[in-house]
Amino acid sequence: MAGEPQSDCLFCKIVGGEVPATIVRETETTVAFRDINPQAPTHVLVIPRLHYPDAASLAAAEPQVAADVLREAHEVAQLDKVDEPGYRIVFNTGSGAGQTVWHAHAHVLGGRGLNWPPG
Ligand code: DGP
Repeated sequence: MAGEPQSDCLFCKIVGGEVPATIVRETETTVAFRDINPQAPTHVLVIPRLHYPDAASLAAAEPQVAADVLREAHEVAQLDKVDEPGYRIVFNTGSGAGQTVWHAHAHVLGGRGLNWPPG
C-alpha cells in the first residue's frame, strides 16, 4: 500500500532501525541522518518515515509530510550552522538525475562553496 514500509528499501530499514545511521534529528514524520558518502562538510539526508519512491510522489500523496521534509532540511542547516551564508537542498528525481535510492529524500549540502549550475 502507498506509504507502507518496503522490506527491500534501505531507507525504510534506517527508519525502522534495522540499518544503522548517524541520526541528526527525528520528528514524528521525518528522519535526518548523515550521508554515508558526504559531498560536502554538511551532507544530511532528510527522509519521510512513509515510503514514497521520490519527492514528487510524496508531495502528491502527502503534501504536509513533504512540507515537513523541507522544514527539517532548514532545521538541519541551522543545527550544523550552514544556514549562513547558505546551503542547498537537492531532490535527485529519476535515474538520469542520479537518484539511486527509491525512497524520497532531500540532500542538505553546506559548509563549502556551492557552484551553480550543479554538475
Ligand atoms: P541519491 O543518489 O539522490 O538517490 O542519494 C542516495 C544517497 O544515499 C547517496 O548520497 C548515498 C546515500 N546512502 C546510500 N546508502 C546509504 C547508507 O547505507 N547509509 C547512509 N547514511 N547513506 C546512504
